[in-house]
Amino acid sequence: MRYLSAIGCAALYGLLTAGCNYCCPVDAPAPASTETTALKSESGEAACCSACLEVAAVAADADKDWGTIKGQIVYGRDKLPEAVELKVDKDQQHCLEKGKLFSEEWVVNKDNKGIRWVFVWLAPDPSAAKKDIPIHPSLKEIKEKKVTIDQPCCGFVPHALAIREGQIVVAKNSAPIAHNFNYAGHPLVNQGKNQLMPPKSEFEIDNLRADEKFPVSVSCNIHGWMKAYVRVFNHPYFAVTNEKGEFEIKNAPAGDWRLKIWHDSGWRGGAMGRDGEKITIKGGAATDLGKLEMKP
Ligand SMILES: [Cu+2]
Repeated sequence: MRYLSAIGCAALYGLLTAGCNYCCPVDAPAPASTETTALKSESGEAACCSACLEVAAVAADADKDWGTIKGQIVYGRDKLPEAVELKVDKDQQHCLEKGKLFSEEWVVNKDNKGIRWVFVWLAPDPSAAKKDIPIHPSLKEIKEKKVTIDQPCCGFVPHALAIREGQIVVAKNSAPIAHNFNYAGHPLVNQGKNQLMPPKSEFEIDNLRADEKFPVSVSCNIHGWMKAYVRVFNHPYFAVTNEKGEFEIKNAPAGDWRLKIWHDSGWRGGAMGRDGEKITIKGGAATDLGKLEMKP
């Protein structure tokens, strides 16, 4: 008996869903029939192993309902854009103390053309009867209640923030100078407000609602170059690309969906992109969409 012990078996009955792999690894191949017979011959443990294998089978089946979708957003023109230096005409001493400031609209990786700060998310087909996306059991609960946007050096950090409805955005000013946090989405969904933020202050925004169409834009009236975007979703299947332009969305429902891609400059593919593009997520696997171009 390689996997089962009497103790593990007893524990198994109490922990069928959580603890099965202690004695019968879910990833282990199903034993050959001869081995099963051998297992059964050890009295007291046969039922346990049988239950264990059943749970493993159910888990394997369940895995087929979920998959990973990933890819890379890349700059779609040959010549990479030059970094655009921002005109810092106020509070220069503080704003420039760590060096020049640059626009974050097009942050393109020189080595692989990956674009940073691109929102990528799943959506149902516009013609689908059901508008809700099934949510994996492990993602039903929002684990990270609060997420922060700071203004440490005359720029918002992060520049692009994706959250789930129910999460609280902590607007923070860790700087020694005053800023504004002026945020607004669609007036009927996320009306927003303009909050003056003294040095070393913060406040919480707990009423942002999901809006597929419109981002919440964030600016500072004191420093006109400061810009950020927040997008709010009613599901957990979203990502913001990293410095290589990569994104990965895990535990997504297998099947046919739309993938929506939006950036400071607008939708991938222009206005037509607002409905997203058709994708198929394979169950129990990672679907790599490869390189997806965006052009200014
Ligand atoms: Cu400011």
